[in-house]
Amino acid sequence: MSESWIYIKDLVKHEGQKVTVKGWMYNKRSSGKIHFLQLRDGTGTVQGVMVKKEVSEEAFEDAKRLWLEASVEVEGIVRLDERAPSGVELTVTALHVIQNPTEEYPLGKKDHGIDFLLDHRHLWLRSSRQQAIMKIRERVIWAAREYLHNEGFMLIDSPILTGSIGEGASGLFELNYFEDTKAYLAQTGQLYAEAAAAAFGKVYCFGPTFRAEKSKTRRHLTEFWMLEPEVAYYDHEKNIELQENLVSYIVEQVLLHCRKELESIDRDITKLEKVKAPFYRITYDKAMEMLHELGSSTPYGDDFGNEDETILTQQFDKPIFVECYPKKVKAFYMKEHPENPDLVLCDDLLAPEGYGEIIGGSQREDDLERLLARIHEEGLQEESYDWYLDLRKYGTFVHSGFGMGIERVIAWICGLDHIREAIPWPRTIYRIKP
Ligand code: NSS
Repeated sequence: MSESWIYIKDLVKHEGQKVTVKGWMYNKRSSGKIHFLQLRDGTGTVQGVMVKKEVSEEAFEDAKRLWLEASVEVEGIVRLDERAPSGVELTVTALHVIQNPTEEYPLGKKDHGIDFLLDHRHLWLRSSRQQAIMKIRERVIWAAREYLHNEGFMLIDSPILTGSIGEGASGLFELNYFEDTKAYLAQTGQLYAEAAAAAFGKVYCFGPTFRAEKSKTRRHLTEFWMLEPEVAYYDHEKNIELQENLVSYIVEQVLLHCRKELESIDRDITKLEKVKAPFYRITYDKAMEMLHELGSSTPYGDDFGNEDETILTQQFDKPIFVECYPKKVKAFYMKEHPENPDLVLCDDLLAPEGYGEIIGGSQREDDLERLLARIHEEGLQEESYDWYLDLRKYGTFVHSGFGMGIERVIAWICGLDHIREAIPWPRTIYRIKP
């Protein structure tokens, strides 16, 4: 085994040199005298051309017997090739088989059903499409954090085990803590981010969040990652501005760094190029009016259904803010609308092309009495929120924030049919493995 090797993405810098590549063989074509070995190592792919008379008899026979996904070390000379995706080809001089599987690789070329692919997620991640999506995922997260960091936000983590219900009692994963204490898996880090905003001003938390909703839609996971900025002294207007600037930056960065990946998964890039602030803004009332004209039967006063979000967002070419929902369909912590006590100062940001909600945000109720009244109305236990109420007792402050569902953003940017491809290890009602 060679101790030094070159990553496929760097091969272009080694034209004419003899190098070693370590990786896997994801495809092979052979004629009697020549093997074309398609190699990948996570940084790229390259074709290794092995000519019978240029290698040992043993190496040529070994290559003939290779199964898909064999792990290999290939030595060869780097030749420039403009047509190749990596810009180079390897003229193979030696082959060291690390492991040749003894069985056929389950994810061969056949068209597999989605359940089969999900059962084999641990192998499916090796496919070029899944790799492209995961690289875009990484860029989305990187860009979001970069934007917030540059804007002076501080990352402050929130706990996953919590005693305070963040988003409503339905949809909670409950577990036995110690000595008969109940704990929940966090639905949101927001309440903690609010406390942190009073300490540091501009903050965000980012981590996995959990919803035990029995939603079998293409938009719901039971475990998803949420980015939650929270800003002291920001009102509803400033909150909206932050959301559109953040989302515009993320899309811009994905276009800048992941164009190849977007093309490889057939995303219509022209649609993403339109995603620039300012976004559209409509009120909940206006959205309901539009939905009724489009044939929806959801009654005024209800939250939108998945189908509503689909038909509404098909009408737009940029993300749309829907603002000021009825209080009764939203969480207890949202600030009452100053002109209409039945509404709250909130927004959902809906992605276009039928994708629907990617962000939920609001100005927070900063009045102690009104907040207490809402906690009681929702049937929540006041004792669990004593610490949260302290934020209104000791220097209450206008503040706002939002939660962006990372997988929803990725599904939209990548143009995926279903959110489960946007996360490495999807968790849904029927899936906890692998
Ligand atoms: O429930 S949210 O609308 N809002 C909150 O949790 C607030 N506490 C966030 C905050 O203000 N700090 O969820 C926010 C986003 C929502 O817009 C979706 O993008 C995503 O979280 N979300 C989900 N993604 C995937 N699967 C499920 N089940 C899911 N639920 C929400």
